[in-house]
Amino acid sequence: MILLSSLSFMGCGSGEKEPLQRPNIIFIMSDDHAYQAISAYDNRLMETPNIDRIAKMGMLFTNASVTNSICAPSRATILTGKHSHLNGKIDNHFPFDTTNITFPQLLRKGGYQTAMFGKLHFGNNPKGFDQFKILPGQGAYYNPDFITKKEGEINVHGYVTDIITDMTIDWLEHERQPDQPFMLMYLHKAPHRSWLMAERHLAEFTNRTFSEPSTLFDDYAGRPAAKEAEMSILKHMAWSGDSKIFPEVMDELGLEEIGYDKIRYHHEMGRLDSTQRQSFLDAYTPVNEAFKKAYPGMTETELMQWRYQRYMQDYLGTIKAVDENVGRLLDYLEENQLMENTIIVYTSDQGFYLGEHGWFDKRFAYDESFKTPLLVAWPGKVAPGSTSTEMVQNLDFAQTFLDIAGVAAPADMQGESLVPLLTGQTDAWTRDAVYYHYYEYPAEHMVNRHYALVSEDYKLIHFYYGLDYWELYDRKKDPHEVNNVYDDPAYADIREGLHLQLEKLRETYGDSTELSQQYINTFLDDVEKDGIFGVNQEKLKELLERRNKTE
Ligand code: SGN
Ligand code: CA
Repeated sequence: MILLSSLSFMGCGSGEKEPLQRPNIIFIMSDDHAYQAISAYDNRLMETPNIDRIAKMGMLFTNASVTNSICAPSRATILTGKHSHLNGKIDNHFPFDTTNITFPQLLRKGGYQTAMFGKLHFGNNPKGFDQFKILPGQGAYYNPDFITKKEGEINVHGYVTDIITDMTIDWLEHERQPDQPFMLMYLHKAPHRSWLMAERHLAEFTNRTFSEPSTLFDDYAGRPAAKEAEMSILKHMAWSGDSKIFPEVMDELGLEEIGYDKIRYHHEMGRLDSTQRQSFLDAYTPVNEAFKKAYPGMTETELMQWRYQRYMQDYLGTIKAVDENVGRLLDYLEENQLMENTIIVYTSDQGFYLGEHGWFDKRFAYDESFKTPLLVAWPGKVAPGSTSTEMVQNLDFAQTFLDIAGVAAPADMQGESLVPLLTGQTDAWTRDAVYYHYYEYPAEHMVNRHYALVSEDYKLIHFYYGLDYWELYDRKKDPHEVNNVYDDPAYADIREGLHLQLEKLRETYGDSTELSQQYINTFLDDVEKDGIFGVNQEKLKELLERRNKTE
């Protein structure tokens, strides 16, 4: 084991005190939690007093982002400290390559006790953990199954956010070794689609009204990839599966199924026990009754507004339970003297659209899905109530945690330790741009493959597969990213400079057109062989034909 001594783990004050153990690490991640829905960032939608406690105790990062805005790839980047093109987990489709070295494996070798609870979504089990209880795939909100390290597959009655927290606190209470530092990954399924909130929040949240984002009625002018995407709240959100319009009400109103609509609804309802089902019906029957009356007279604008409210009620309702449970964990840490020597990170696997551009879901390099919440508390090391505007990424977690533990990071990890930023040594931080690459296309939501350079002032994006063209945004002048100025002569010099910077960045990280093409070929080979569900089949056929012609 190699110990680096960049950090001191001695108790503060006199040398007589016992040396402290190396810090514990608690990594809290929710799935699809938009920063717009954390009051430490923005309190227009809801209050999250417990998640905010982490920012009050420590640092709020206002420019944290992901390298590839989708679930499993983000998790792979976090664990490996490598961009998707190198760790191989480019999308949710292909499995994670378990020969990758991950930071939990290194921490465990370096003397840490390790545990993971909640959503991983890899299709295989995590390596490097003394204990894990993970949801299979996406997992279920009610009465979920878990794959466990020690007890095989189990089913637990209750609400998933509460259960994952129970498991986490139970581990701290009964399995934690007091003479060893620990690294704990506490990973929520919420607020992932299809947004089933806990019974106790149904009455409150199904009756709330929320403010609309300014781009709810975006027309996507100058942005063909945005136009092609299938993630509109108005057109692509399922009636039953998402908006909780009962299947029989859909039939009565003549509403056509969107995607897996009724199947998904029946699947989820089928998991509820009779009490849970009654709570659900009590809350959503009035919603359905009101909709039945209003729908026939609604304009398209009114329908969009109604669907947006319905979406926000459920999405934010699931976050209410996350916030309460984060509070429960923080209270436990306080009551058990575990706060003093523990770094606590709260983040999401990516951001999410809460009606911006008329959307739900993620995937694009535009801010709401490219950026992700990041709040870090580390009492005694991070100044309480501080803020960092630096461009940090999920790529940086592995090296940060290894640095904190004094364990050497492999030379091929691609991030940077955040410890200097956390401890106020900002001069040591020189990054002025980050790299982004999204792959999953053709796929659900139909977001074209693209890579991008993002600097503080600009965003240069190349959509290269499906469609082939560039976008450029002036982040300061156009924070909502609705004006693609790539062809604007006023930006010609800036554009050329950014192209050079992007090429350099791709070289530094080892990404290339050849590698992208290989990933496309592997994907097409795979779907040609096995087919694929949930994808726009016409588009898929077109892409397969296009490839066969050029071969
Ligand atoms: C599911 C959802 C999608 C979502 C993907 C990926 N559809 O397929 O809306 O984009 O997961 O999400 S659903 O009808 O099954 O809910 S991710 O967070 O796992 O990447
Ligand atoms: Ca996700």
